[in-house]
Amino acid sequence: MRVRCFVALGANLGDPVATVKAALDALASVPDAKLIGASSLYRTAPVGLKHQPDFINAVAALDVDSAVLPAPTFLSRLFAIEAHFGRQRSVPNAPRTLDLDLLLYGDMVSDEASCVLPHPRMHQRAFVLAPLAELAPELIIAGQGVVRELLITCADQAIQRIDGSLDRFIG
Ligand code: PH2
Ligand code: MG
Ligand code: MG
Repeated sequence: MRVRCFVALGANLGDPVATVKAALDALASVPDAKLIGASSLYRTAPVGLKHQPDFINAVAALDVDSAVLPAPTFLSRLFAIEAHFGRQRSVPNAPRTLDLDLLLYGDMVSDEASCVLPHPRMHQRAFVLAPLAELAPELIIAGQGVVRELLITCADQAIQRIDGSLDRFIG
């Protein structure tokens, strides 16, 4: 069965714009998954640990074959792409060349420590909700609400759209 998934991309080391664009290409090449769309890129102030460079963030929508890529397997594909782009896992929230977070795997709800779904902090973060709202404004985040409405509650978070998405919309 095909399941609509959303993946958040974030980078704040090296050349983050180039990395996020290349990571979108890498997502488009994941076997048994089809890239459906990609948001614009956003420059965003760091949330959490403050004294680090601004991030580049985006969100991608993919349809995944759930028989071949159940959520934990799909997540391991995302970790492999992070590793390919030189991701080091040192302390939590440290600057990173590439972070790929699985936001939603269809309407799956999971408390499994290795794969919590929906992503537990996505509904509080403008750097996730603004790009996600480009792709799916009316989407409901289980237990939290509608993306478009949740984004309004994050109006105090500094984000700036830097790059249009239409050339990368696949269909
Ligand atoms: N990721 C974090 C913590 N803080 N802040 C911004 N602006 N963008 C991120 O992607 C981000 C963050 C943990 O993954
Ligand atoms: Mg993250
Ligand atoms: Mg992550």
